[in-house]
Amino acid sequence: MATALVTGGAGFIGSNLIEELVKITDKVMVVDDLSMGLESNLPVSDKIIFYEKSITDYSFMKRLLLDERPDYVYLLAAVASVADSIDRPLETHEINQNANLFILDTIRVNKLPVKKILFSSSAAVYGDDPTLPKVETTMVRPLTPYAIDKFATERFVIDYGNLYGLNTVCVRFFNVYGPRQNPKSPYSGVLSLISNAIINDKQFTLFGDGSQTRDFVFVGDVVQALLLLMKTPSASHDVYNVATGTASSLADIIQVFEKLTHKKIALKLQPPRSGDIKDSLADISKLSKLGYQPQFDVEHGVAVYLESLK
Ligand code: UD2
Repeated sequence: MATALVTGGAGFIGSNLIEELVKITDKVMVVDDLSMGLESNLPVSDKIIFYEKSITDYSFMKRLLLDERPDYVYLLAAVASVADSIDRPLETHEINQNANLFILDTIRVNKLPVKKILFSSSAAVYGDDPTLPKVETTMVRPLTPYAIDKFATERFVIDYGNLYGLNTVCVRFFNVYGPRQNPKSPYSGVLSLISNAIINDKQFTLFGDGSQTRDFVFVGDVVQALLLLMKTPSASHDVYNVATGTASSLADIIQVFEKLTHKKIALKLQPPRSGDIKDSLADISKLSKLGYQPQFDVEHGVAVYLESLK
């Protein structure tokens, strides 16, 4: 069996990935500074070694890579919020781009025998271009520090593959939701905010009229995609949308929550949030050709998410 390094592993997506990785690897090294994640998100397993460190601690990262020589590297650590990136562009750049570049370069310079590196990017790279669905070849229009760093780092990751022979792959996550998405964070995705409101009988602030649409993907399907891309040899030096290929409006989602909880959500109506895109939808045919099949429609995914919050 193999070993894996997951940066950002104590976060929402990372911890869901690690739940599966402990079943198929000997050792999972987790680097997380707990700025967003929680150590308690990690499953209990003696295969996990947790380091409470930032990926910007270069001497630590270098020593870890050289000492541990992981087989698989998942680069999930990030300033994960667009709004946060607008408040802190330089720090975002240091974390979202420079620290990842340092990891790539440490692997290159020291000729480490890493079998594959996966970098997590975002649908944010498509920006406000209205063309739908988004295909990986759709023009990118990164409009925020978050999106600019995600796109530039994708290019570094892919070109480290092309130029230096590292085996690399990138993913563009759409609107991911599910267990351990932290509803307390103001930067959290809308589904966790709705969950929080409905469970605690609080108001939910709806920006706009609810007709905006998103491609909401359950975290279990995201994990399926990450594992598939890591083990598929042809998925190399390339980028893949990770989504469901189906859009839901917020009005639809609110109905799903109300049906599942037998409660009515108290809505506070606000004008559309500035900078929001109206609609988002992924074309997932590239990933589907590798065998990816999302298992959770929103009704199923929201039910599992609500169950996890009990
Ligand atoms: C998501 C990502 C963002 C970026 C972007 C790319 C999250 C949290 N954000 O932003 O990082 O990748 O996609 O396009 O995953 N809304 C409300 N009330 C609220 C919060 C949100 O009505 O309290 C609306 C919001 O105005 C928007 C929709 O819900 O129309 C989705 O908002 P979001 O923040 O969950 O995600 P999005 O797609 O704007």
